[in-house]
Amino acid sequence: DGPKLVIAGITGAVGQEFLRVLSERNFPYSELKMLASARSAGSVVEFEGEKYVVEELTAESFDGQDIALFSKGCFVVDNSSAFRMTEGVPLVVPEVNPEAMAHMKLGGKAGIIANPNCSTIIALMAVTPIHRAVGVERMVVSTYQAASGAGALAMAELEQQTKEYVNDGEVKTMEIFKWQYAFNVFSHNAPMTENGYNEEEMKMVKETWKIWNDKDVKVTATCIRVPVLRAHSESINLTLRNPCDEVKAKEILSKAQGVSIIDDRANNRFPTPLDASGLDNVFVGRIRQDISQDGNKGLDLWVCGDQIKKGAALNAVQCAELLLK
Ligand code: 11C
Repeated sequence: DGPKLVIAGITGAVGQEFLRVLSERNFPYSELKMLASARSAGSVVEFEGEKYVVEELTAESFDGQDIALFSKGCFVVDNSSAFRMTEGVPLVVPEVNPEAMAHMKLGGKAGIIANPNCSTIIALMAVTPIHRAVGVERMVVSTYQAASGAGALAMAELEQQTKEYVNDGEVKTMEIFKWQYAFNVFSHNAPMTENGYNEEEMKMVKETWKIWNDKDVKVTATCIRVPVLRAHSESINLTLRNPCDEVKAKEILSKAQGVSIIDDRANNRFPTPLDASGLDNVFVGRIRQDISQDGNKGLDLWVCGDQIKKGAALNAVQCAELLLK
C-alpha cells in the first residue's frame, strides 16, 4: 500500500541514496519505477528484495504515477495547473509577462515555471496589447473549447462518435464524456466549484490576475466545449479604463507579437478554429465597438488559437527559450 513512486536518475549517487533513505524511513509505496537515461536503461537494480529493470525516462514515464523524486536540479516548465498559483512560481506567457521570469537564467538557481491554462493564454495574447495601451477594467469571456483540451482520447472519441453518427445515425462510444459530444455543445467538463463557476472558468479569472499582476481587473468566464478538434475560440467583451475605438484597437492588434488579424466584414471572413489549427499565432477578428457601452469604452473581439500549440507546447518552449536569453 502507498503511492506509486518514481525515481528519476536512479543510477547516479543521489539516485542510489534515495533508495537507501526510502528504505531507512520505511517509505510506503505500492509500485516503484526507476528511470535513467537511455544509456542505463535495461540494467537491473535490486531494492528491498525485488529486482527492478531501469527504464529510459520518456514523456510518458510519469503517467499515472503519484510522486517523482528527481536527482537532478533543472528548470521545469510545467504545463499542469499544479503550481500556477503558487507564490514565487512565475506564470508566464512570453509575449505578455516575460519579466516574471527575468530572474531565471540557465546556470542559475533552478525552479519551476508554470504554463498557464490554454484558454487564459489565448485570451491574454489578444487582450494584453489593448490592456497595456488603454487598460482593461472588465473582461467577459465565453469560450468554445476544442476536444484537445481534454486530451488525445477525447479527440479520438469525437472522431469516433462523428463516424458512428454519420454511419449509424447514433453515437455509441461515450467513455471520456458521459454524453454525446459529436454534433453537440456542453458546459466545460472541469469540476464545479462552490460559487457555480467550474474550475476552468476560475482558472481564467485567477490566472489573468497573476499574469497581469493586477487584481483590480474584473474577469468573468463561461467555458463551453464544442466539437472542434484542436483550437479554442473565445468571444471576449471588454470594458476599458480609457477610450479606444475600433480603429485604434485594430492598429494596436496589428502590431502585437504573435497575433494575426482576420477581420473582413464585407466577406464575413473572420477567424475560425481551423484557421488557427497547427499555427503559432492567435487570430483575432470581429474587432468592434461594443454599442452598449458609452464613450468608446467597450470592445468586442473574437479570438481563435491552437490549444495544443500556443495554448501548451509552444508557450512552454518559448518559456524555455527565455531561460537561454
Ligand atoms: C481545456 N484548458 O481546454 C483545458 C485543459 O489547467 O491546463 C487544460 C487544463 C489546465 O479543457
